[in-house]
Amino acid sequence: MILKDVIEKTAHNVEKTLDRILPPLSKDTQALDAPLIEGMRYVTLEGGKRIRSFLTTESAALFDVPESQALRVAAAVEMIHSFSLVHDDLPCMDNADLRRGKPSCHMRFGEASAVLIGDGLQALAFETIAHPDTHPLAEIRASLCLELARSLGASGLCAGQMIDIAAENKTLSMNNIILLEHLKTGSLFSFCCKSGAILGRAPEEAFHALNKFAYDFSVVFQITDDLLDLEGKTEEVGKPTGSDALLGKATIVNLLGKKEAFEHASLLIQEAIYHLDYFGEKADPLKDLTRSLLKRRS
Ligand code: GRG
Repeated sequence: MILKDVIEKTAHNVEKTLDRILPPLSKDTQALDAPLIEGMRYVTLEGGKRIRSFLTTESAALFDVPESQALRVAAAVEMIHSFSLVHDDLPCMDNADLRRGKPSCHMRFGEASAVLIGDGLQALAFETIAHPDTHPLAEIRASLCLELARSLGASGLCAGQMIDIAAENKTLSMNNIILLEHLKTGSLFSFCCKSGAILGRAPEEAFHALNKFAYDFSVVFQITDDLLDLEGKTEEVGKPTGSDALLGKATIVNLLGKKEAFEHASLLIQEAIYHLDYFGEKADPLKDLTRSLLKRRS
C-alpha cells in the first residue's frame, strides 16, 4: 500500500475509535453541558493529519500488537494533541482564530468552554489508556499512563510551552531552540513511538532505537512546520501563517536560514531512517513517512 493510503486508513480507524469513545452528543441541545461534549467532538473528530496516530499504530505494528489496542492509545494521543491545540490557540497563548481550516475552539465555543473542553479531553485520554480494553495487564496500562504523563508535564509539553512563551522576542541558541521544540512537540511524538514498544513488551534496544528515531523525526517535523509558517498559505495550512515572525518566536529556520535548515533536515531524515533499520522491513511505513516530511503542504 502507498503511504497516503496507509495514513488515510489509520486516520479513518482512529476517527472511528474516537467516535466510539467520546461522549455522544446529547439529544437535548439545550442541555447545559452540551457545549462541552460538542466541543470535545468538534476539536478531535474533524481534520488533522493524524501523524501521531500513524506513529503510534506503526510502532505498535513493529511488535505485532493487536490493532485495537494501538488504536485506543492513538485515540488518547489525538485527544491530548487536540487539547494542546485548543489551549495553544487561546487569546492568552498564541491567540489564533483558525485551526484545521475552521474557527478555533474558543472562537466557536467561547474561552471558558475552550478551557473546559481541553481539560475534558485530557481526562478522557487517561481514562481511555487506563481502561482494560487497552491492554489486559494493569502494569502495561500503568506504564503507558506514566510515560504519557511524563511527556506532558514539567519535562514535556507544558515546559516547552512555558519556554516558548517566555522566549518571545528573545534570541535563543540552536541548542535552546531544539530543547524547546523537543519539549513542546517532540515529547508527544516520542510517547507515540514508545507506546508501541510498551504495548509490545519490546526489548531495551527497541526502545532505544525508537527513541533516537523520534528525536530526529521531531526536529525534521519542526523544521517543516517553521517552513510552512514562513511560506505556506493559510488556506492550505489551515491555520494562520506568519505567526512565528509576528510573535517574535525563535525557530530553527529563523536561526539557520531556509537553505541551511532544509539541508539539516535532509541529514536528520537519513539519520532517523538509519535508527529504523533495526526493525527491518516492518519499519518501511515509518521510513516512508519520514521521507515525506519535507514535501508536506499542511
Ligand atoms: C497538553 C498537558 C498539555 C498542556 C498544554 C498549550 C500547551 C500546553 C502546549 C502547546 C503544545 C503545542 C500546541 C505544540 C505544537 C505542536 C504542533 C507542531 C502542532 C501541529 O501539529 P500537526 O501539524 O497538527 O500534526 P494537525 O492539525 O495535523 O493534527
